[in-house]
Amino acid sequence: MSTADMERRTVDPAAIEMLSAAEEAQILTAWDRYKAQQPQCKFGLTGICCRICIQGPCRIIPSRPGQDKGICGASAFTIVARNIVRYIVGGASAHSDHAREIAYTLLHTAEGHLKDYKITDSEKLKKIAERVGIATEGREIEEIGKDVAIKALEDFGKYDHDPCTWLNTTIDDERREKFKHTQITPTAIDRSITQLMHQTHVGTDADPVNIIFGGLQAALADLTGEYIATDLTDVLFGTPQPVLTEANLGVLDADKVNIAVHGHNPLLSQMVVYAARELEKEAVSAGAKGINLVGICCTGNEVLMREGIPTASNFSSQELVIMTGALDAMTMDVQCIAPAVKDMCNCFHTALITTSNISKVPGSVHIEFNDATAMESARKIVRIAIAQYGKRRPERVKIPQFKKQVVGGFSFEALMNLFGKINAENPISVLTDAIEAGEIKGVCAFAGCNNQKTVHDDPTLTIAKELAKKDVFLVSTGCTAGAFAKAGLLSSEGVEAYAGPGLKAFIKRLEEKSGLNAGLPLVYHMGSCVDNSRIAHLWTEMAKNMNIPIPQLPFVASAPEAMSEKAISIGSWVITMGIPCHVGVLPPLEGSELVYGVTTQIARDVFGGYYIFETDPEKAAQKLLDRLEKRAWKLRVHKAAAEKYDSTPDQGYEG
Ligand code: BF8
Ligand code: SF4
Repeated sequence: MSTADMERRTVDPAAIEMLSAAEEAQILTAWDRYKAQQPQCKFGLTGICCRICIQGPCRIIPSRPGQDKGICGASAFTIVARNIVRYIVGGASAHSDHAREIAYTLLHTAEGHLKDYKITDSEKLKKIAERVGIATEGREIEEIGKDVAIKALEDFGKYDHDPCTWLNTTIDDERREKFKHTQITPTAIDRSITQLMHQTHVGTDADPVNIIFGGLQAALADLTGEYIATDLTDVLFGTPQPVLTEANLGVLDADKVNIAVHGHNPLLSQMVVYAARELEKEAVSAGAKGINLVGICCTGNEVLMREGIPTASNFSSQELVIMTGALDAMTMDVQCIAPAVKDMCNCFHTALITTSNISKVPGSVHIEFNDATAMESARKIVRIAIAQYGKRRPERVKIPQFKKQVVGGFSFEALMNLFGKINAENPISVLTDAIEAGEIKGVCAFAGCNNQKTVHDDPTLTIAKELAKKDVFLVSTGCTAGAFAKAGLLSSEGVEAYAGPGLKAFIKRLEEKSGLNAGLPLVYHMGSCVDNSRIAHLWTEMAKNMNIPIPQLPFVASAPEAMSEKAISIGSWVITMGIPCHVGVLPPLEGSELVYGVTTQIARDVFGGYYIFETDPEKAAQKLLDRLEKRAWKLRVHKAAAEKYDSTPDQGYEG
């Protein structure tokens, strides 16, 4: 395959090098399997294949009498709506189950049962306690921690009909009313998930709009879980602050024992960080120069944000980390770990270690991970890697020499610290004033995955560069942060290359005061996918400070390479919160004009947020920019009118 053909697969230079090597060695990767799957089934692609009962599959052909409905009589709109909201259920269950584990670990820690975990950020814990209505005055930190953990666990399955605490205490009054009025406020996360599975069971709900509203409730349950995960992880391991690190395959070190942490749950990866530090000497005794830990996907983001652990790859290029021949062990917990990594491990000396009883891969080593024996398991994992190092075949080691500097660690609190260097009284106003003054056009949040339906990393980078040129402030999570990290957009190199004059002036002003020993980045890495809650926190505080509802705020979101069910649940709460959300891959909605219209238009009328489906990155950038400019323009018009007539700005219009 020529280099030009390779560039149609990925724009990551390290991935291009590894894919050429894969081709030479005749090793198949996700790119080859995607090609082999073509053409994909049109019924599935457009959402009109129903497999909800075993009379099916029923496939809809609108023009053919009898086949224009499923056997039970379900119309295309019912089938498309049911299929799409079942993605939301998948996403909400993954995020919230992750959150539940963190909450249990906080509970066990606060009760004094765990020797390996502690409450690290007691300030944040107290703030959360006050927010959710738990007394802090004169109480031991462990007592507060226990009450907060129980309160969080109640959000999963409480029996009353009050809103979930983690949602209700983090949204603004306007959204609270909107969710109440549209009857989509979750009262318990598990309940919303179960109810939606029930609602979409054969012969239950046939009304597509009602099904979608059920889906939005589950999406808000997803947000609730994400908020719990972020909050309580910060309490256990610390709230991220700016850190300096690196990204791409060049972070692997041929002279060291290389271990990759892959998956999502930091309860494990954080312990592996500690164990790797502790056992450095054992690696040296085994002939290595030390231990080199790298991250993949979101657990990689978690340890990057808190510990400065470098990122090796994002979702699509995960197999290629093993293909370097330099990875001694890959440890995985849950979500987004391609089963293909095991096949790749079989071609090399790499040990694949599974750790969760709900996430196993045949043929791998399983070390059951639980919070009571966490460090013991983490040490076992590191020792397996050290043993594997001895089996490494140096002649097969091929590490592409590509890596970029990364400045990450921008939690909401870290961003406020940064803005606080300019205005300590009201940090958020530094951002909102720059928007009101027209210096920056607004904010775009990038989130989500890689998807073989796009050129790996390309749409994410193209859209971000376009928006940066037009002075849009950029934040990012998940695998988009991985793409930015590998391309140098999480460093000052990105500012020099792509920031428009307004954005550059804004960043430089912050940089002068930042006190960091590195320049500020173009894109602000806010964490893993559960940390999209940090982004919701950001827009909520911005709207409060500007005294406007969120649907009027010049804030947009983009998931240029969305892939997972989690991405669909995130996108769905983003639009529900009043934010336009671009998705660069068409989800299976085209089989029903009605459902498509609800997500792209009706949602706008009801919530102010809506989906923008656009597969062309240049056009997508333009559409996002149009939305920001329109919102900023309306804001100025209404503000000017209010000033002229000495009234308050109109609260009623949608941006
Ligand atoms: O939770 S961005 S591919 S790794 S789903 Fe998965 Fe998508 Fe990556 Fe993180 Ni998020
Ligand atoms: Fe077919 Fe209805 Fe069963 Fe779906 S639920 S598979 S449309 S019979």
